[in-house]
Amino acid sequence: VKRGILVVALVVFAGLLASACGETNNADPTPVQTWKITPASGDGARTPTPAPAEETPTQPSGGGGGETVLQLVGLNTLFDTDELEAPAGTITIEFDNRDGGIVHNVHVFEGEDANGESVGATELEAGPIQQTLTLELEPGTYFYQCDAHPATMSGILTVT
Ligand SMILES: [Cu+2]
Repeated sequence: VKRGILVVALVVFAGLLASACGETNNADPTPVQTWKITPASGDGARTPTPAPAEETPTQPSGGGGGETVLQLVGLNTLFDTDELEAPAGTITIEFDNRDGGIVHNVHVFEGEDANGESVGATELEAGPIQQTLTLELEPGTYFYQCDAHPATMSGILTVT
């Protein structure tokens, strides 16, 4: 007889637990903690420790696309790519001239060829040398070339 009561009690208890969980889940997904702080009692009233602020991924600063760094290599009087792509905003081209004793640069123009307006260029310098060119570009098509070797060193930069 006693055993029967115990089983019933357990079943009821489990049922209560289940319904309690169900209610909690359905009612409010964010648990609310209440803290009782009694300032009168001097023996270490518990202060709620604030939850650590969640780490939010840091977005690149500056509105409108942030900053993009593009790598461009000059080797054997060729660029390693004739297609670059970046979102609009601040675009930095890191040009690595690996041709010892040969002058190269990067010169960027609006449009699809060097007839467009120049938007920026590095100095013509003999390699090996690393140069950076930082531009603020709107969406569009841009052309880049080495002014010393435009026939073999050129490409299209697409800004989206
Ligand atoms: Cu060149």
